[in-house]
Amino acid sequence: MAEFEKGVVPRKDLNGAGLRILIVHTRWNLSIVDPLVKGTIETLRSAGVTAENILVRDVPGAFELPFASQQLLRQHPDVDACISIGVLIKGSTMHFEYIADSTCHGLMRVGLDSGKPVVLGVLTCLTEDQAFERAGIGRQGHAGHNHGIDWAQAAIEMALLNKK
Ligand code: RBF
Repeated sequence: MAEFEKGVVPRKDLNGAGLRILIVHTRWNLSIVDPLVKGTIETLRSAGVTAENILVRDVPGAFELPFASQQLLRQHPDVDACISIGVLIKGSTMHFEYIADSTCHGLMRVGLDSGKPVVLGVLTCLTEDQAFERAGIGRQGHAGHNHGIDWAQAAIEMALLNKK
């Protein structure tokens, strides 16, 4: 039996040439958000999205992502897909649960309401180590996997689907 491989199987030969992609990222937990944004941009570029066609904007925290994504999509009607990136790490209060829930619901709503694909680039981690590993910069010999790669591929795939 084939070995189970966790995660998404990307479509082969994704071609992002001509696509315009918006990245909105938080400044909360920036040392983890930064490599995620870098991984996203590198993957977009290697799939043919030009540097001029990648628009990057930032917001304070994850809770701001839905509103900012909505407004930036409205301000830039030529954008084909939005990738909203943030990192939530569970603390000792209920903030994590409320922000995670409303951010994810909000981003889904922005996509459905705008008719433009919005990719959920929000990590909701129980520990800092989980967050580092999901940004590909894990500690103690576990580099992990940069989820920005998957988000870039999802954005291109959904943008192309939306153009059909
Ligand atoms: N924003 C994040 O992007 N990630 C977090 O882990 C995070 N944790 C927060 C914890 C607390 C206790 C508070 C008050 C805010 C946190 N925020 C976090 C910021 C939040 O998303 C938002 O920017 C602010 O609440 C302002 O609306």
